[in-house]
Amino acid sequence: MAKKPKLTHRQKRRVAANRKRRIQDTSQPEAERNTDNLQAGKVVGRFGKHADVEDLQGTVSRCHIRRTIDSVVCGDQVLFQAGDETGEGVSGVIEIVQDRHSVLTRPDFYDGVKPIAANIDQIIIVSAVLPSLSLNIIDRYLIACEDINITPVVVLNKVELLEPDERATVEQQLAIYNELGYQVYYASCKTREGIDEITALLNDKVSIFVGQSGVGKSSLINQILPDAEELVGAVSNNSGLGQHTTTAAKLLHLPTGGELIDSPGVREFGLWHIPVEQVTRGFIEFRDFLGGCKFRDCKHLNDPGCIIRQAVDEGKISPARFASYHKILASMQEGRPSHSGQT
Ligand SMILES: Nc1nc2c(ncn2[C@@H]2O[C@H](COP(=O)(O)OP(=O)(O)OP(=O)(O)O)[C@@H](O)[C@H]2O)c(=O)[nH]1
Ligand SMILES: [Mg+2]
Ligand SMILES: [Zn+2]
Repeated sequence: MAKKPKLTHRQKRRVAANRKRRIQDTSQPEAERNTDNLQAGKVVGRFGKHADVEDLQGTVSRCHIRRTIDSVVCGDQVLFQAGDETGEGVSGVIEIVQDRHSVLTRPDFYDGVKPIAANIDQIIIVSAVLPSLSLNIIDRYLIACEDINITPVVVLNKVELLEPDERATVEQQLAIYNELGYQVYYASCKTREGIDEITALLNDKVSIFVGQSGVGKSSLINQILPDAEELVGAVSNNSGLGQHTTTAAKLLHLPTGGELIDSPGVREFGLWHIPVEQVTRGFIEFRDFLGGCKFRDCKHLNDPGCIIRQAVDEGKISPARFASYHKILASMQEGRPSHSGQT
């Protein structure tokens, strides 16, 4: 067996010096980074490879994003170099993204989990009667909100399209959300029903409008903030679906304080990025019963001794929500992209 060579004093000193240098080297980028000429700002728009950053005086610069930065989204607090000209062209650089107190994400089929917006306080889940009302999509967003502990508000838009009896049916369907403690608002951009109430909710908070394409997120924002001039697109006559009019998230200021973010609509809001246990907890009325089933791995379907199923039978849990839960679980099994990191 080869003998370990004995180092001379000089060699030992050299090794120690090299090691010290190596340790210093790895911390070099941080130490070298000159933060003197950086300003604080907030991301108010995100387009392709660039982002619009607003400084503390309200001037907006279009910025490149340092390659080392993981992601930049609307609502991010950043440190940036404003560059020479402001307004025209891409002249600034975002150097540092500050820690986020919250982030709403969604799974992208191709890109893995994508952040949508950061540092939000409230999520306005917009639905409509055209495209047709989907309680399942509302439930999906509620799960995402519960997962990140952000208060959701449910808005049903375009209610002027409903005949009185249709309206009564819809109100009955949505009553479950009131019963669960969520705020529900009925709105119309045509009659302005609900607009003042929704506007009042937004004071001094950072709120994001989310929901399917075509439900009227941008239209509502234009009602709340007439200067917003958000682009609005018709729902397709053929498919009855929205046409993805808003393509990038944008942060707008309210005159009363508070900010709102318009976000691009999605067709399906996947939940593959959220573990099944969190999806289950996302149905807040299940929480009282969790842990009470006979089997620890109870699927809450036809399993013997399922206390959730029993609660449904006893009228303590809404059958519609229970069905929605299983529809979501089934879709998570079917449509999960292979690289989502879940098994
Ligand atoms: N009847 C009726 N139509 C509305 C109302 N609000 C919005 N719309 C219409 O719904 C369509 C879609 O509105 P948008 O505001 O572009 O919808 P969006 O949710 O921003 O859609 P994306 O940007 O694609 O996600 C437009 O034709 C609007 O005029 C409403 O209260 N009543
Ligand atoms: Mg829009
Ligand atoms: Zn069970």
